[in-house]
Amino acid sequence: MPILERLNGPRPERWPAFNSPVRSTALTARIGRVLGICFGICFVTGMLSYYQYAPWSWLPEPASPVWLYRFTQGLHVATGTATIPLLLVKLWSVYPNLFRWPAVRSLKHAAERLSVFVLISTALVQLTTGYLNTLNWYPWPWDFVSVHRFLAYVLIGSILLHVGLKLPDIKYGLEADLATADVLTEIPWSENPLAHSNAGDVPPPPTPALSRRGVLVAGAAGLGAVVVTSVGQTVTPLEPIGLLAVRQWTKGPQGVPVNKTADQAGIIAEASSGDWRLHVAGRTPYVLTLADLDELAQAEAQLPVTCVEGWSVGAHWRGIPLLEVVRRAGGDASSRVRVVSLEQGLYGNSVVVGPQVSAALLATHLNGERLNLDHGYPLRLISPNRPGVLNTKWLTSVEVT
Ligand SMILES: Nc1nc2c(c(=O)[nH]1)N[C@H]1C(S)=C(S)[C@@H](COP(=O)(O)O)O[C@H]1N2
Ligand SMILES: [Mo]
Repeated sequence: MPILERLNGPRPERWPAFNSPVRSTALTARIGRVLGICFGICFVTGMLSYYQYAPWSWLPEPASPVWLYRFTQGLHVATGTATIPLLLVKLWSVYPNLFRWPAVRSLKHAAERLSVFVLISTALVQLTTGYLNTLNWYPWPWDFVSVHRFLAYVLIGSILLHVGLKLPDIKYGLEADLATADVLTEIPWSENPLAHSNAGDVPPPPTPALSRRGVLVAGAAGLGAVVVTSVGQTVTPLEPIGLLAVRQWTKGPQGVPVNKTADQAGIIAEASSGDWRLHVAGRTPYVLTLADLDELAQAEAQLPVTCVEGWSVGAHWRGIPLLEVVRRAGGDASSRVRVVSLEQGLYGNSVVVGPQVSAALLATHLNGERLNLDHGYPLRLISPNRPGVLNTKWLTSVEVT
C-alpha cells in the first residue's frame, strides 16, 4: 500500500485486535486541530500573564483597556480547562497505536514516539496542576509559577515537534472524509488476524454503535459543558451554572471573592488599630491618617479584580489617585512607586511604574461601602489591567523614588 508507506514508514506487522473502526486519522486530525488551537491560545495568554505578573522595566504594562488582563486570563483558564476533555478524546482515538508491533519501526518513528511520550506526560501534569490551581489548591511542595512556565515551554515544544513529524498524516486526515475507510488506522479485514483464526465462515466486522461524527459531537459537548460550567467565575451572568467555578462573586463580602483573608494574613490587630497611619516616603515625606484619606478620597473608578487563578469580577472603587499621593511627596507620573502592606512576605508589596502610576487608585471604599477588612481595610491598591496579586491590600506605606 504505497500511500501508507509514504505517510507512516514501514508497516507494523501486528495490529491490535481491539482497534475500533470508529477510530480514524480523519477523526484524530479533527480533534487534534481544535486541541492545537486551544493549546496555542492557552500558551499565548499564559505568556501574557507571566509578563503582567512581572512586567519588563522597559515595557511597563498599559493601563488600558482596563479589562484586558481579565479577558486574556479568562481565556487562558477557559482554553486550559477545555483541553482536558479534548486531550482525553484525542488519547482515546490513538491509544491502540501503542500496541502495534514492532514498537519502533524506524528512527523517525522512534523520535515521534519519544516526542509523544514527553507531550502526553507534560500535558497531563500541566493540565491537572493548572486546574487544581484554579481551585486555589496547591498540594505540592514546588513553586507553581516557575514549574507551570517551565512545563509550558516543554509542552509547546513537544507539540510543535509532534505536529512537524505528523504533518503528512495531519494533512491526509484533514482532507479525508470522516465517513470513509482510513488507510492509516484501519486494518483491512482480509489482513486482520481475527479473520484467519477460524477457517470458514468469518463474521463481518461489527458495526460500531457510535459514528465518527458522533464522537466529534460527544467531544464538543464535553468541551462545551466544561467551559460553560467553569467560565461563570469570570463571565458573571454564567455564575448560576458555575458547577466547576469555585470562586463565585456572590460568595465574598461586598460582592467580591477574597483570596486571602485578614485573619490568614495575620494583620487584623494592626489594620484595625486606631493608630494606623499611611507613611509616604519621598523627597517630602509625610503621614496621613484615615480621616485625612477620607477627605482626599474623592476619585471613583470601575475596575475589575482579576486573579491569576481565573476568577474575576467588576467592582466600583472609591479612593485617592496614586498620582496625587506621589505628587505630594515630590514625585510625578514618571516616578517609581512601591506600595507596602502590613503583611510581610510574597504578596506584601507591589511596584507601580509607567502608565499605572497615573491610573492606579489607593482605595478606601468598595461597591459603595468602606473596604471590608478582608478586602484590604483601611487602604489597598487597585490598578487597571493588572493581575489581582499585584493589588496589595492593607497598605502601611508608599515609597516614591
Ligand atoms: N497583602 C496582600 N495583598 C493581596 C493578597 C495577599 O495575599 N496579601 N492577595 C492578592 C490576590 S492573589 C488577589 S487576587 C487580590 C484579591 O483581592 P480581594 O481579596 O480583595 O478580592 O488581592 C491581592 N492582594
Ligand atoms: Mo490572586
